[in-house]
Amino acid sequence: MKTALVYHEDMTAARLLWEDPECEIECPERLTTTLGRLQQRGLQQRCLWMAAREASEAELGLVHSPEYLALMRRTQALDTGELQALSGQYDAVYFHPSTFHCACLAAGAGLQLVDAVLTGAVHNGLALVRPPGHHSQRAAANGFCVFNNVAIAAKHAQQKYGLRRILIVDWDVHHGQGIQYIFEDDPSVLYFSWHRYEHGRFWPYLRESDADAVGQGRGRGFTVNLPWNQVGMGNADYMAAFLHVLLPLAFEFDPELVLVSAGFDSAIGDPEGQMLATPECFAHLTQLLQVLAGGRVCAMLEGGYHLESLSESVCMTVQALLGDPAPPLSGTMVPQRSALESIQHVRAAQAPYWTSFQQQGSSPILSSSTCSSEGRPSPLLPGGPEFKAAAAQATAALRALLDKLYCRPMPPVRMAVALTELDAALVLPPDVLCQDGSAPQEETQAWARLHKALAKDKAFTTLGKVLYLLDGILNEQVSSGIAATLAPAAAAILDVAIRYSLSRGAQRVLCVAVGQLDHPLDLADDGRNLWLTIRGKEAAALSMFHISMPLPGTTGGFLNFILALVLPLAYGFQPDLVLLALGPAHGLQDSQAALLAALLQVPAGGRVLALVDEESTPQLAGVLAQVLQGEEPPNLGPFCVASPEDMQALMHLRGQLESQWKMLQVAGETGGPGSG
Ligand code: Q9C
Ligand code: ZN
Repeated sequence: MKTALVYHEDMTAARLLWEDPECEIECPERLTTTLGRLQQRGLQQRCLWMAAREASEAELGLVHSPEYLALMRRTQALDTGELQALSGQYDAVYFHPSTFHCACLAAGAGLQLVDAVLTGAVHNGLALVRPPGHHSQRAAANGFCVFNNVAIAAKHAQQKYGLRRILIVDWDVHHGQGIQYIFEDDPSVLYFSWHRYEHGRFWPYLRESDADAVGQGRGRGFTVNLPWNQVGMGNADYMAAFLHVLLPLAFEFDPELVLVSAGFDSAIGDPEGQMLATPECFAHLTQLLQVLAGGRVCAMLEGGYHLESLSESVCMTVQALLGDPAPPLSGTMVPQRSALESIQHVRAAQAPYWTSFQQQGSSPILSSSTCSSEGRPSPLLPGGPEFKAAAAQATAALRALLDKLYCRPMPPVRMAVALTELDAALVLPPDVLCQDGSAPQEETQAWARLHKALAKDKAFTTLGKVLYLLDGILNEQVSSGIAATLAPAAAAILDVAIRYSLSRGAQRVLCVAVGQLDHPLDLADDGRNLWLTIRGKEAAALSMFHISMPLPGTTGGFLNFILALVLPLAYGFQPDLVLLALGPAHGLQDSQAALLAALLQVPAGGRVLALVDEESTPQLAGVLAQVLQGEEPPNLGPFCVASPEDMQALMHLRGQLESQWKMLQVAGETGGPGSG
């Protein structure tokens, strides 16, 4: 089994024994509701179930002081009055006689998960735990956190497995200052956190939560803070943060393991976060992380206090870990100005340490951020009537959204192949469906009339197979597919594939053509097809929907193009289907092609049809089959800085397109010549 789910019922024992409005949200129902929903959706059954064990004294000692551990152990014997008094010594913490046992299980669950992933028993997993961990410090409980579960897991991975690069992604809405303090001078742990900050006016009110806190000593550049200065951040803002901040750094860092401080108080409806990201956003975040570290992703629950939002978001995360395609993101993909300001600031603060941010220059624009919030939601006072109304509204909105999400069935087949010459030599993953099917003869004939090149025997046969595959994808029988095309007819087949898809109900088709494949001359520029050519040295936007970019010469250049251009365009366009065509002399390495296919699946809900040239190697088809099947792409190899020419082309295209495709923005609008 691919995905571990680590849990223990005992972790539901701790609860608040006195009146405290600040702490009451951290309740046992957070776990029981979430687990119930995982069962209801059939997700728990698909995971490898692991019963959490307690972390040992020595394991807790990887992070915490002996005195603190002794004190926490003694809480087991305290009466309610004493527990309340001790709780008062810390900020936003409550103790229960079972807290120590729960906290040992929470830390132990993280250790088991890391062991399961690093021994290869599973690919990835989620530890469903409480109390949470990321606020906890060497000798202090804080913000409902007793032991720092994720930090302990990271130290364990370093010590027991000798890992030298661990990425921690903290998508909880609060700053995990505990993790930051523990690793601030350690360059082997890259800590990324986004958090509600409001210019320092949100808990925990720390100066060091701002973007200019980058780490200490040798650890400078390995703490990355992205403070949100307004509430109401949504899917577009979170995606922009991943595409323009986290992922460029993560690829440059090249982690061996990804730990996620998976708090869902950053999701819609949460009383703490007051953000707007919908549950499927977490499937997207998870899938994007899975292209790192060979897919070794360990998520551990942190916050999340709106039970409905929490449990749906956890389901989405688990589904993504299991390899299911993500539902399309809801809402318009336009990041907010305040989010772009934050993104720009963190990129500027990190530029001295990461080449990915140096080359793109510091964008002009954006006066230092003011506290104005024209037209933006303002935070609600906790406990007030508006606050309760907002939570109820979120619940209703969630229901409607979920009804839509789940009425779309998951295709029974993850991937199908229609190959010709390649099949024999190809090593395909076991449960791949090899299609013999073909579209009906007359139908194929009708479409073949569009191009002379399609009349010939072999091209005609291929066209029939491609149409059949497309039909399977558009009818939601199959998620993704691979077909082999032969050189003289490839462009014609691609042209027909676009027209066929649009005639069969696809609203928007994204076509990524790599190598010698020309844009069909009379293809309508009506916004239903977005065409990207990747080839040679071309960098030109002929229209908003017809863009050529050069084939980058280095891994760094390649990553920049994918993260800064291809994915933002794909997220802005929101395609129903992606056609990824690798024409003759496409020039991509197998690992690059695999990464491209893996990443394009995320915005496309898994619906990618790869058309590979018949002359391609069986290795290429094999690796594409793997990622389209939901497996992790291979490593790109050593990171190599992008060439100045590639960066210039990227900046040029962004300058031309960012006023129309807002997901390209890494700062407020430039409004310079060429835009608009
Ligand atoms: N309304 C976690 O999410 N209260 N801890 C802040 C601001 C403390 C959150 C008060 C929140 C602690 C793991
Ligand atoms: Zn939180």
